[in-house]
Amino acid sequence: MIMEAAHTTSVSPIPTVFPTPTEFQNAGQSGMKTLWVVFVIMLVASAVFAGLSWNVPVNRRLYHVITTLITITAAISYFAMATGHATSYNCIEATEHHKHVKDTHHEQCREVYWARYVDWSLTTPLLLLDLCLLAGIDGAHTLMAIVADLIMVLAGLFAAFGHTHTAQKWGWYTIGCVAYIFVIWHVALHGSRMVKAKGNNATKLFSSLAAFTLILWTIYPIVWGVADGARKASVDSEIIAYAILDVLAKPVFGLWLLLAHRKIPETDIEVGGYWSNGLAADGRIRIGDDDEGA
Ligand code: RET
Repeated sequence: MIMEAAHTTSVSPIPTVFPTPTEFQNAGQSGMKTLWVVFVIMLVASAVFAGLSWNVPVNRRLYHVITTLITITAAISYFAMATGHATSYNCIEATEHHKHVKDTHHEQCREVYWARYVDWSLTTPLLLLDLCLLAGIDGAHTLMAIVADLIMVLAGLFAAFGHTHTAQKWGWYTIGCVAYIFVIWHVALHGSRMVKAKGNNATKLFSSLAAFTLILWTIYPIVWGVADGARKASVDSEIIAYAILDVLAKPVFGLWLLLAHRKIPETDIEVGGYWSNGLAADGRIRIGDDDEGA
């Protein structure tokens, strides 16, 4: 008996604080399925837009070319994400607050789909270009809008890989939001003044497309703030939210633009020279282009 008691007292006290294992925030089944579905939607949209340009002479295909490039780029980006390729972990120290004991910390690693930012840095300037051409915005404002847009997307990428919650993450996010305000100013505000010169129908189309774009684009930083920023939404919810926004911002926007602008001749853009004839065009005649372009 004495021996037993001596044995029990020699057991070292059980530690009160256990080291918390790393928490991983990954995509699940529904997220992966959504990525494949959007890949197919983008592919079909690209085929439809390319098909719509079939009967349009090359010198009037600018909107078609831009819009098709947008969905092709998105399809490639969704393929990369669906195959689990274009993602990296961003690990930060997360803090849990407790009522009666001290705060505890643990490592939290979240999947960041960096392909989105590659996609956005190519496609959002093209979407803006569509709107700038529609409104007839000058080159200077168009360039400023595109550069501000690139700063917005890159700031979002740097924020997504920020290690501290405050300075890096939210600092870059703020820079991105300021850049976004410049985009709105150059495209929506300046554009709505410029488009008036093209008449009522063009103004109506631009106003509706610009309002649609403004509402959709403003939801992106909100989703980012809740998902990548505060990490309050799961990776699956993030994928589904961006998927809905992307389908509206690219295929739906593109279809609306291509079908509506056909009925409004004031929105037509004719580009001759190198764009439609190439550099060595002498003696090469595209049957039909001249008649249709006249
Ligand atoms: C970020 C974070 C930094 C601040 C802001 C953002 C805005 C992103 C936007 C993205 C739009 C994407 C579109 C994709 C189309 O498929 C980068 C999330 C303001 C507006 C239209």
